[in-house]
Amino acid sequence: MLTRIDHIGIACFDLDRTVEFYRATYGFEVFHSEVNEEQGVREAMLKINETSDGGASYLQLLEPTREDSAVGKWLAKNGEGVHHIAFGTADVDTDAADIRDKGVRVLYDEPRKGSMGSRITFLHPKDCHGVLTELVTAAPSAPDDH
Ligand code: MC0
Repeated sequence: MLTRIDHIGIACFDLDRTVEFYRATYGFEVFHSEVNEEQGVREAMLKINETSDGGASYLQLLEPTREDSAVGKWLAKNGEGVHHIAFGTADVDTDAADIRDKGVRVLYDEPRKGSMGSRITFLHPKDCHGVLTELVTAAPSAPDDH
């Protein structure tokens, strides 16, 4: 069952400058940052609020590490902006299978590594009214360091 908006992924050209915008404009601080080479992104997670399911909602700022990555290709075509939304679930395997059974393309056969040790998969935007949609199961205990 999908129980929260886990994050909104925002593609940017310059992660440091974008982080500074969110800090200076809204007061949001970086909760966690990492490079995910498989996904081709350098990312910063800004925690917005905790949620009633025991998780949290974040903004995820994404800078591509290579031009041929998903975010790199998307930025070249669209410029900066909202790249995807992510719903949180306690069981990404079951939810992905249920959604696949409804005829929506799930992009990975098995969930892959996401931010902060999470397990993630994606639904094809063409099957989701134009919205690239991610499903996330957080790691059992998410790190609280940077
Ligand atoms: C592409 N399209 C999108 C889109 N990306 N539509 C809405 N939102 C997006 N983000 C549309 C294009 O405009 C195009 O439509 C069609 O989909 C095919 O796109 P393409 O440019 O030809 O690219 P493809 O087909 O090679 O790849 C698109 C696909 C890819 C969604 C399959 O981006 C993908 O595998 N994404 C999942 C992985 C990902 O996004 N990783 C980055 C975040 P037209 O009408 O022009 O044909 S990593 C992340 O978020 C991790 C770290 C985490 O959360 O922990």
